[in-house]
This record gives sequence, structure tokens and C-alpha cells, in this order.
Amino acid sequence: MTERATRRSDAPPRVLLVDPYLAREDPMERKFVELYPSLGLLTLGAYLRAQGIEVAMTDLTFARDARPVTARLRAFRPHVVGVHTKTLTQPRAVEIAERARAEGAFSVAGGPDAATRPGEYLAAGFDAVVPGEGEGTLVELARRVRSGGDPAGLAGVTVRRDGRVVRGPPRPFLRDLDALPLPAWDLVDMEEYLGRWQRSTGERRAAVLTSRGCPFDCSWCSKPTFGRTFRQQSPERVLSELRALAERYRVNYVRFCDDVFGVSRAWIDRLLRLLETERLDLRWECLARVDLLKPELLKRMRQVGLERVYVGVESGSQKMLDLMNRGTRLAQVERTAEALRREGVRQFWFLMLGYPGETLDDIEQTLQLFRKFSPEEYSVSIAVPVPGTRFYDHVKDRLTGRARASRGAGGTSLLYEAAYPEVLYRWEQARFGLEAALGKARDRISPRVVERIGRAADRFHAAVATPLLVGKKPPVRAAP
Ligand code: B12
Ligand code: SF4
Repeated sequence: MTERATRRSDAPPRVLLVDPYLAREDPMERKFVELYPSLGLLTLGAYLRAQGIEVAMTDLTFARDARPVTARLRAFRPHVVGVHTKTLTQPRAVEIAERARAEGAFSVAGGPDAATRPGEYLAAGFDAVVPGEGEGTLVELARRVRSGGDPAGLAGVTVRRDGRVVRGPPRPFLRDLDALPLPAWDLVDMEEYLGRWQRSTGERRAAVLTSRGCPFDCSWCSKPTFGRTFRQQSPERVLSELRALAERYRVNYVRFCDDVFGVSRAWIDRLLRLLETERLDLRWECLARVDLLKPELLKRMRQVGLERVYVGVESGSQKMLDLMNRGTRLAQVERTAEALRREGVRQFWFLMLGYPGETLDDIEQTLQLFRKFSPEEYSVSIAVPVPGTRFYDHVKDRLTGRARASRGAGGTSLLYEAAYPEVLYRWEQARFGLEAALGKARDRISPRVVERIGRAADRFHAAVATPLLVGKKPPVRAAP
């Protein structure tokens, strides 16, 4: 390491950031994923620059393969190559570490997947992993590598020495998110992202993050980077980012990417007041919890451009919501769904099947709730036990062989021995598909015909499909 790291040690460190996500390889891309550049990398890039580090980025989102990384390595000659990781992109990330090594650069992995299993990334060839918040750690790491020192022991850095994983002490989280510079949008081809949005929706859409972490504690949720910590930027800082996007890139639609938007009522009140007075002419969407979206708040959000809300409904059974430790009530789901419909805000529901303790009756309650509100968009996934969650711990002795291989795809296969066979969950997913189609058809064909088809499908489900698909497995014990 020493020889390649000391190369031109008089110059400031150079860091190449890489997003290994290739949209064309993502099976979910056509269905749900809407393309935005990684905010984690753009913020890291801006922070490094502010500390005097030279930064370049290769974003593979629109590429055919990872070859552009090698071209950039040769042109930029970075001391450090920093790769963002998701489970889906793990093989590509490892390939990039190999390319970095071939060009004599130090490779470091960060982001949600490397944070969950740093040892595997090190064994696969990365020189280091940063499992937590990246800004301060990457600056120190780049300086240490550039000066020829050993990064082992640096706060926030994990390395492998003599076959053992060596973790540096934890680095405290950044306290003041307002102190972060605006994301370095110029590191990616913003026009490629915005142009695609413009062609498909007529809007120039960008992603914005106002907070880090989430204070809630759903049993299946993996939060390897920020844990249960929660910090937010001031509404004024958020507004300056929105203004910069509008002025520099003519952005007129924003997706707030926070885990949960508007956790603090005082905060959201202030942001809405600013949006009311500033008149940015912006439309936006966010992910919110039903317990936080009070109808009168929703009305004000709508007045300043709210178009769509992602809602984690998850189940139509209160028993299941409690088992998942969601902290929400069915009455809140219904109140929110009604208010969203009244205000003309599109709703995207997240639903989950196959969580431990769920019976056919619970699934039926979920379907009835779905039928009642016919959300404009939805995703119904089969519960994925992600390592590091209570759900995973509860079922880890019952994982199927596919669990490891399909961790990244998520939501389409049954990865543990649940109450019913996978085919039953797939069938239930199809029932939601039919229900959604019928919901849409209500405007075009007679509601009576729609009802009749629905009832026939229910009868077929009860009399034929269920006995055929359920098999004779006894239901398993409930979740923790
Ligand atoms: C917004 C979001 C999206 C948006 C925008 C994605 C984007 N391009 O940024 C959309 C909806 C498009 C999306 C899509 C997908 N997403 Co997403 N997404 C998120 C979400 C909610 C926030 C991401 C974010 O901006 N975080 C804030 C930034 C500041 O944090 P960060 O990215 O983690 O980066 C920090 C550290 O991790 C670290 N770091 C990150 N990278 C690196 C690299 C180096 C070298 C270093 C040193 C440090 C470092 O430093 C950063 C700053 O402190 C997260 C959940 C979450 N809370 O993170 C899920 C999440 C990242 N997504 C996830 C998934 C699975 C996907 C998809 C693969 C879904 C799919 N297709 O099936 C796609 C992939 C698309 C893509 N382009 O990568 C998972 C990843 C889990 C995993 N282990 O893989 C997460 C964690 C959600 C979850 N709990 O399941 N996503
Ligand atoms: S699912 Fe959402 S609300 Fe629940 S803990 Fe995870 S991020 Fe927070």
C-alpha cells in the first residue's frame, strides 16, 4: 500500500467517487425506481472539496458496464477510489475495487450494504470499509492514504489485518447538518437525469434530503448507517437548496428522500410557511407516516405543491402493525387515506405480506383495506429479512437457501420458511394486481360489473386457490 499511496504525496489527495448502480441491470427499475443521483455521494463530494481534496465522480447509472471507471482512473490518477454500495450492486462494487487495484489506487467501500457486512467487502478485495456516516471519515482516510500512513485505527474505518477485521473506534455523527455544503451536483450529468424526467413527465425532478436517520423502530427496518439517530437541517437551509436547484437546473419538482418527512411538527410548519412566502412554484412528493399526516397539515402541504405521498401502510390488520412495531393505528391509515383523496394528492402505498404471525385472515384484511381506498399506486412485497433487524434475528434459523443470493432484489421471493408456501404469497400479490386493475376500471366500466368480477375472484380464491396453495404446513410462531 505504501508505495502507491505515497505517489505524488506533495499534491492534495485525489478521490474518485463511484456509483456502481447500472439502471439497465436493475430488475425493479422499470417498475418503480425513479432515477436520481446518489445524494450520499454528492454530499461526500461537496464536503471533500470544501476540505481541499480534489474530487471526481463516475456515475454508472446510465452506462453499459464498468469500463468508464478504468478510463477515469487513468485520467484522474486518484489516491483513493470510494465506492457506494447497495446489495444489488455488490458484484459491480467488487469489480471496481479490482479495477482500482490494477491502477494502483486504494479502494474504500461505504453505503448501506458495506455497512451491514464490512468483512465480506474486505475479503472480496476492498482495502477499507467506512460503515457509518462518511464525510469526516473519508477526509481523514484520504489524507492518511495520501501521506503513506496506515488507515487502520482511524475513527470510522474498518480494515483487514492478518485475516482479521479491525474496526477503528466509532466516529460521532455530524451534529450540525446545516454546516454541510450543498450537494456537488456538477459531479454527475444532471442534464441526463433531468432530461429523462422532462421527457417522461414534463417536469425537471431532483431529489433532496432534509434529515438523516429515523427515530421510529419498525422491526423489519434496516438502518445500518444512521441507526435510530435523527438530525435535520433547518427549514431555511432546505429552502436554500430548493432555490439553488431551481436557479441552476430549472428544477420544478422535488422528491424529498427522507426516511420519514416531517417528523417534527414545528419544523414542517416553518418549512411550509417559507414555501408559502417564497413562492418557488415547486411541486413535490415525500414519504410520510400516517400518524404524522394530520388532515389540516395535509391541506397546507397541498397548498404549497404536494403532489404525491408514499405511505407505509404495510398491513390492514392491527395485529400485524403491532407485531411489526409500526406504531400506527388502522384508524390513522383510514383518516390519512381519506384526507389524501379529498385533497387530490396521489397516494403510493407500501404493503407487506408474509411477516411472521400473519394469517390468511390478516392478508384478507389488507386486501379489503386496499379495496376500500384504491390508492393510485402501490407496491406489495414479500417481507425480506434484512440482517441486523429483529425480524431477521427471529427467522434466521429458517432462512431458505435463496436468502443470501436474492437479498438485493427484495420483495419478490419468500426468503424464509413462513406460514405458507411462496406460491400462496405470489398468488396474493396477483390478487392485489387484479384489485388495482378493477379499481382503475371503475371509471370506465359499470361499477356493478366491477363488483361482480371482484366477487367471482374472491369466490375462486376461497374455494379453489387457497386450499390448493396453502398446503398442510402448520402456521409458525408470531414475531417478537
Ligand atoms: C432516497 C433513496 C432512494 C432513491 C434515490 C436513490 C439515490 N440515487 O440516492 C430511489 C427511490 C431512486 C432509490 C432507489 C433504490 N434504492 Co434506495 N433509498 C433511498 C433512501 C431512503 C435514502 C438514501 C439517501 O439519500 N440517504 C442519505 C445519504 C446521506 O446517506 P447514504 O447514501 O447512506 O450515504 C452516507 C453513508 O452511507 C456514507 N457513504 C455512502 N456511500 C459511501 C461511499 C464511500 C466511499 C464512503 C466512504 C461513505 C459512503 O456516507 C454518506 C454520507 O454520510 C435509503 C434509506 C436510507 N436512509 O439511506 C434507501 C436505500 C439506500 N435504498 C435501497 C434500495 C434497495 C434501493 C434500490 C436498489 C431499490 C430497487 N431497485 O430494488 C434502488 C437503487 C437505485 C440507485 N440509484 O441506487 C436500500 C439499500 C439496502 C441495501 N442494503 O442495498 C435502502 C437502504 C433502503 C432500505 N432500508 O432498504 N432509493
Ligand atoms: S420503516 Fe420507516 S418509520 Fe419505520 S423505522 Fe424504518 S425508516 Fe423509520
